[in-house]
Amino acid sequence: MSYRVEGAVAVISFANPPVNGLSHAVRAGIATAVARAQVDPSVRAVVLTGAGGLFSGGADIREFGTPANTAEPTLRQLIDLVETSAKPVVAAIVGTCLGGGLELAMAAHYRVASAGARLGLPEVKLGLLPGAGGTQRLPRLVGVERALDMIVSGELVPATVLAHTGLLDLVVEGDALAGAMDLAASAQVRTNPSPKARDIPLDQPNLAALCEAARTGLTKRRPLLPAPMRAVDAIEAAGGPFDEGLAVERRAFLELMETPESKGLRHAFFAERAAGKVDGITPATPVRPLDQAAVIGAGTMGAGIAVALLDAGIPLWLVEADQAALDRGLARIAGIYDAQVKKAKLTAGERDRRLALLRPTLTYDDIGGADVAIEAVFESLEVKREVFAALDRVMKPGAVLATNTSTLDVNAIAGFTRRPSDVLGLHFFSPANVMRLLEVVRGRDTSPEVLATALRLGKALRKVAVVSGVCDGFIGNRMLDGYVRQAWWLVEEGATPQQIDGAMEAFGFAMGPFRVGDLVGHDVSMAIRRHRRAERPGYLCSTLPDKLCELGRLGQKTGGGWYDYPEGPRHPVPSVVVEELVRAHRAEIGAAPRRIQDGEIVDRLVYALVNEGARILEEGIAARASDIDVVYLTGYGFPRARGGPMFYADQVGLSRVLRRVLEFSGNPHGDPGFWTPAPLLERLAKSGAT
Ligand code: 3H9
Repeated sequence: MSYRVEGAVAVISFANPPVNGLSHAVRAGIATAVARAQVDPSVRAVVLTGAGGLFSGGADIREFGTPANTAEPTLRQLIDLVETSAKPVVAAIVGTCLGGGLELAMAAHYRVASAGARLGLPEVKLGLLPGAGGTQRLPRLVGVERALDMIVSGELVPATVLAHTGLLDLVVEGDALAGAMDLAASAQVRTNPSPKARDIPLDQPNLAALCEAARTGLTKRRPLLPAPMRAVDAIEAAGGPFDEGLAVERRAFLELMETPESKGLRHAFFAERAAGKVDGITPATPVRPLDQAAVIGAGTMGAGIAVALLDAGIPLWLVEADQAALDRGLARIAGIYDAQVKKAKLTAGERDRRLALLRPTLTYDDIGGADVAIEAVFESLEVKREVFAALDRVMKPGAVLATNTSTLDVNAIAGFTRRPSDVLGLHFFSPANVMRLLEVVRGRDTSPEVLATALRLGKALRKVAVVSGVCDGFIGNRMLDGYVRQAWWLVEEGATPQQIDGAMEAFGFAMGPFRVGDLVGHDVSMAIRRHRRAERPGYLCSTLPDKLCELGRLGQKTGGGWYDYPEGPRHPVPSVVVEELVRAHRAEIGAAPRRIQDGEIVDRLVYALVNEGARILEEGIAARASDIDVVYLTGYGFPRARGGPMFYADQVGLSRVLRRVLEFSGNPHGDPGFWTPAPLLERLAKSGAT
């Protein structure tokens, strides 16, 4: 915290790295400094700003649930102090100004932002609503429509977009602090010292209709979460007396804080950040350059990975075995960009700039200068051997060699080179340019430097990187195996694909397992099943999905799979062919269908994830339970508000989870060994731990 006086202006600058969260110490510091300015006779006005290149990321969420969170001065008390300051306060906004930070700035009498600043009230993303007057002051400053939009979406808005609203008095190209100092010293501030946001009348005759329309929009969302609805209620309350509106907001904030949804979303926020902290990697670990890349293989995955790299501005070589395959890959990449241009997500100029970074080639001899090579060829160890032997031959010393395999042994692949410490897995998820998850597979010999470089690449691609050890399927697909096997057995036992999808979607999954299967196609998973049956004696799995493939129903790409799609990919329709297939299959295996409750479906699928997740944790494949959550939240559509499978299990209570697992182990259908509880789950459940 610093306090200095320049001319007749006191400059209060607060600091709490990394994001100037408004912790108790920061709140107390600002309050003391504002009080000091009141009694300082040399001071006529105050400028309030954040240090370190940003105003504030909001309330310090690390304090939530601790005594510091409610220690005085609370944020609301501080805001009151600033708003009622007898000397005008000007907020100087640089960088990000979020949540409680923006609420504090709105209590100032004037606001000056740099053109690059971004402002927002992202509390709904944590399952909350702005709890320090944001729902009352923002509509008064920017109008009800924009306030609804900003608060319900939680998105950040550039200062330049807000320049002509009451939120910002001035947007400056250069230094916001200098602009704020000038304004604080100006005649405008002297003659109109303290306009307060709370005194601005909310002049919106359509308030009720706008709020109703917002609610109607929200009811269409899946999952339907409480925070955005409560935010709309609070904004509607801004139509009444200010203090009554504040009370509505306060009540909602306190109630939302205790909801499972907010707990799940807050867990997800911290889990994503924790995933970046990896054993053996420190800020001092050297990171290799990432100026040029090579992608080997231009199929669906290779093309998606290439687009992800091009989007990050990384020039790359794209290697294919023959001209026809290369042309198809280039057409795929162009197709992805053309679709974005068509949807106005990208300008034609930007598309062309990105495509200009692409260098197609048929020979490995061209790519030796790349800093990282990512292999995305056919999933066969023999094919990988050829690729990695070639990479070993041509790549410069120090290049990172990555495989996008989803099932093969990364250690074996590293063994195809004379530099296994430079090799690791980079497991992208389809579509690779869209999905946020990147599993970074650390091989036995992968060096810390190479791992740190991969994490840096993940950041550059704006992905969430999670480190996994080597095992069949790594974290995500290893857990998925039990999840889908349970889904198929449930059909054998009496459920329908649409009932199972419905139950999982009601739980909050973006899509149930059968719709997902139809989307990604069933041929790849059939090849994996064949491989597992051959490799693992005793691996049990329903033959129903194989029969589906035998009918040529490989998913949406063949016009149908578990569902028919007469009206396009978004409209799955139960299929009579599948209905008949299921009936015949049940008769063949002698399964008598029974009525299955949705609750059993959800428990079996989710606890299959949890039980395998516990094994993955115990084996050290994942470093922490929250890493497993991040994999499922960012790569598999697990509902974010439930925090991920491991957090969800903790919330349910591990002893209850264990009880259900043991109940399921009595089911004679399927694999008798499937529900053997993971030793870690048993231990934790018995000791009452999480
Ligand atoms: C609120 O304000 C409630 C009020 O309405 C009412 C109160 C009564 N506090 O994301 P990054 C940490 S609710 C504490 O990687 P970036 C984060 O954990 C709050 N810590 O950086 C990480 O720590 P570590 C409303 C925070 O540059 C580090 O900062 N505000 C907070 O990509 C770097 O984070 C929000 O919801 C915080 N508020 O993005 C804002 N925020 O290094 C949430 C971050 O130990 N935050 N950290 O892993 C964000 O959106 C982004 O972090 C931000 C920076 C855009 C600020």
